[in-house]
Amino acid sequence: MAISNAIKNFKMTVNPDFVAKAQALTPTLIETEITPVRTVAIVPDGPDFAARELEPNFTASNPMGRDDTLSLDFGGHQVGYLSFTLTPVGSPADAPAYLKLKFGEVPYEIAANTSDYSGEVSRAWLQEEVIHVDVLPARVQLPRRYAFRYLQLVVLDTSAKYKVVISNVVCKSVSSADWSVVPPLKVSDPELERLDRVSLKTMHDCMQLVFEDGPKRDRRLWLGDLRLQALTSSVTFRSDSLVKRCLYLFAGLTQNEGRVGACLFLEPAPQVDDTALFDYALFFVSTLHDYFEASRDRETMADLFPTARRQLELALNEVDENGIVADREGWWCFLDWGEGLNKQAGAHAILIYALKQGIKLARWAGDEAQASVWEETAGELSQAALRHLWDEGQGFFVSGAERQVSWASQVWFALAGVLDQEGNVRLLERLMAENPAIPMVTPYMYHYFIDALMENGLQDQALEAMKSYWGGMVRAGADTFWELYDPKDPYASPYGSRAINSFCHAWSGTPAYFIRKYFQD
Ligand code: RAM
Repeated sequence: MAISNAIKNFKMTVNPDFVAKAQALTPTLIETEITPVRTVAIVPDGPDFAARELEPNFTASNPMGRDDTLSLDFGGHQVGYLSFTLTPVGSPADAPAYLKLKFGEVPYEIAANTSDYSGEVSRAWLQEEVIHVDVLPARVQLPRRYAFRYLQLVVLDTSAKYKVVISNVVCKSVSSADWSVVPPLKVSDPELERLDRVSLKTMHDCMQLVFEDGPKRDRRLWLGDLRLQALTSSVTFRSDSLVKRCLYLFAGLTQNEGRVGACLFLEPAPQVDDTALFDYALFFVSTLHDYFEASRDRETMADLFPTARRQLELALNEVDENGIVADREGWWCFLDWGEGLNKQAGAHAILIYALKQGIKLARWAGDEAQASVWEETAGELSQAALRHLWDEGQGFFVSGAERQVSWASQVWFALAGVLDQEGNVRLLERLMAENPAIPMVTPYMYHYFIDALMENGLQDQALEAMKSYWGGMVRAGADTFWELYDPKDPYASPYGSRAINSFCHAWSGTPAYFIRKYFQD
């Protein structure tokens, strides 16, 4: 799976005013000290691994020497900084204490043999350290931030003359999300209550100095993820100012031609990445649309509308002589991580979807002339889609030269509203009945499926799909939702190794959005 797409001759343009506005909105991190709740053994559990409680528990931990292992469960997912005390027992410490630490969001990461890691994403994301502690006793503080529930400490060596006792293990957990602002949930269905709780924890742990995609990996602001985080935040942690900060960062740090990047970094100084994704750039329009709808913040709209307009212009440049977004090689549009997924139809539908939001933005910004030009364009793009992408015989939208039928293409066309509501309903029902070969594999894409069902009045199906998909992760033991989940292949990874997957990934926290928006008692 291709995961890099550096644009040619990349050059960043900085708008210092926008960056200053973003920086003025830097949130404060709330710190909480968390200690482990039990000592565990990580054991095989069917095709997976599980944490089994051990006796005696941690408070009774023994002196440890060469190859002794201590595995701790912090009782829930944490994002933070680890410290512990190391006390020598026996003769004076005549050699350094030599330790290996492994952090796991799920037990599998502790069990995985990472020495033969050959995934596509950098192995530097695997959360493990080997450290020497020269002077004992010591309070050891690891400088890196980790995302984990389980911690395994292995004493690689002390010496024949002394052992160490590990005590007072603490995680200073950090997040900019404030639990106290979350409105109480009004549902009587315990399953929905559980989905909401896991969504909130996922959101909470990803809310740092920006909306991070995942606190383990990639720990950065991605536009597609931001769009879903902003929606969920609006009905949970209500962090409008964090959404605003992220929008200003994207608009203040653009790529060539004024394109917003797919993701950006904060350190050492704010910097847009050189990855461009067709759909993610358009989600700048969607995120601004949602933000303004919720906040009515005219100043931000006046600042950021030109950036939104530019994304639509750039995307419209990609339309070919048939009036369809041209298909391309490589990783040019995200949509989903499905193997072999052709992106053309989905990209075209997202362009129509974003254009419709752009029309509303133009009206809100008082630019009626722009709104009517885009209305005409949206009509033309829809007609072209019906002419070239709609396959009447199959009753599906097709994508690319091979005329591929995927879930993602149908979902995005249902959201783009190219057919009338009846047509959308028939399309979605056919999709569920016929189950075409190219499935959805991320909670991110599932979000848009649920959204399409809700937008077209298929509430029961939406509820059932949500309970079955996200409920599947809960039944598999998730206490935060995962980056990827394919019910047919729950241990899959698009990166060539499950150990590198992120198991607390914000784009999967949207059940809270649907539940709070549509399903409260
Ligand atoms: C991965 C991450 C991120 C996503 C991108 C496209 O690196 O999962 O969340 O937005 O892919």
